[in-house]
Amino acid sequence: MTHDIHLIGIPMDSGKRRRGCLMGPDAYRTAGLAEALSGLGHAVTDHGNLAPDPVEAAPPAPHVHAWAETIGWTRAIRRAAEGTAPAGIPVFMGGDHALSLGSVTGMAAVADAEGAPLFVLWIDAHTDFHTPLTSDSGNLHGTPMGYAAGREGFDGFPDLAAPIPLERVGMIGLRSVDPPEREALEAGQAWLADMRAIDEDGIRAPLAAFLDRVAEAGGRLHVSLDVDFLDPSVAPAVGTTVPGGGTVREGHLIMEMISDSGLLRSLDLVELNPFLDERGRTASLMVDLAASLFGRRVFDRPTRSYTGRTQ
Ligand code: Z70
Ligand code: MN
Ligand code: MN
Ligand code: MN
Repeated sequence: MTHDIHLIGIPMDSGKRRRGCLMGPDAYRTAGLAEALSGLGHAVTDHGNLAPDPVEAAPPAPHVHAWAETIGWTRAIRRAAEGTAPAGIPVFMGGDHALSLGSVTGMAAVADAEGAPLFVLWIDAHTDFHTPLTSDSGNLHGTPMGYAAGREGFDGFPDLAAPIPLERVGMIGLRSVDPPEREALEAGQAWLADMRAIDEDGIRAPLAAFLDRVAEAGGRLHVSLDVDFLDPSVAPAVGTTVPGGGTVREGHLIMEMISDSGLLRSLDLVELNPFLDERGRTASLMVDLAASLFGRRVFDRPTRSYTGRTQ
């Protein structure tokens, strides 16, 4: 199946203090993202880079970093999501993970209008489930799932068209979760696969169960891929390295299963910091993972594939 894919560059660096993610969109372009996807038969449009709306607002607490700028980005990204999604699959090229404040809530509004529930698969070492008030760091890249799920403390951000209940959230790769995030998540019914679950059960069976949940609900899937899901030994271009991460093979298997499921609605590629990369290897790996998500296979006739039901 071929898609109309819309690349949206988001040179956003306001979600944390360490700089460099603003170079991400050009690193994906340099690594050949558009060419890789069009080579698979898709129609690819690169919409260039967004800029944040000008916003003046005071942060809810003094340690919260770049509050007004992040609101400005969120508005612009949400508009871009709602503007491009009717024509195909938006790919949000970050930029840090705060861009999901706009992409996830924008896609939730789109799905709501389309009459299909939006599910989110968060592929990350972190849950990013803080509110601005529970975050010790004050870094808003740690909050997008909290905002999208309708947690409090985001006054000044756009109102949510459709908050995403935790039953529609899956998270995989988790290995760095702060106590307030854990407490709030344990109160809900999110599907959670931490690194221990992956070590014990692998990727296939747990992820198949989540994808079944999406399919049975008639849902569509937003995928948010944080570079730090991957182990820093294979993906060094990231500010917050957490050891013990996913392998290249696990990353590809996740992408291939989602691709086989036919459920993909939209994609975030986030937290790539090209300033920290080694000869572009992390950017190239992210492009390869995106290619697997959009149908690249070793063999055309699959040796094994996700069939749409847990076995
Ligand atoms: C921590 C915080 C985070 C991404 C780091 C880390 C959050 N929980 N998110 N890298 N993508 O500061 O809130
Ligand atoms: Mn399509
Ligand atoms: Mn993240
Ligand atoms: Mn992370």
